[in-house]
Amino acid sequence: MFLIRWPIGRLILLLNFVFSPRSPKRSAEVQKEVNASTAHLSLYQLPACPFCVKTRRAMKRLGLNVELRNINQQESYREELIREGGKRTVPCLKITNEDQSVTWMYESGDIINYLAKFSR
Ligand SMILES: N[C@@H](CCC(=O)N[C@@H](CS)C(=O)NCC(=O)O)C(=O)O
Repeated sequence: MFLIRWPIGRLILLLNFVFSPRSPKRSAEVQKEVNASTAHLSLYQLPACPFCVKTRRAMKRLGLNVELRNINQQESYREELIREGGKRTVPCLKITNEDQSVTWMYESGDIINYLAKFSR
């Protein structure tokens, strides 16, 4: 399985790099405000997972700088995702709400729809 998944993963990363979407042009001041509005978000993900690539591409297209948490690189992220989110599936968006409660959003389509409202 690894022998099939590894080259497909590299190909996905290469295509993503070559056909990288453009970010909107904003002034430094507006970008700072956009960054502040997404500071409560973290994306639990893997570099070559196609659904994660799709989500990261949408983030780039929207010009959003959301913290990326690689669940294979850091064991504590993987454990936190499973323990608190309920499953290991990525991408998953961790949303820390104003009252400090946490929402774990799992579907890439839902994540992208949710993130779109932070772009301006
Ligand atoms: N429908 C989901 C699919 C996500 C998905 O299948 N992710 C894979 C990696 S590409 C995964 O995490 N599989 C391991 C698991 O579900 O435990 C989405 O659109 O986000």
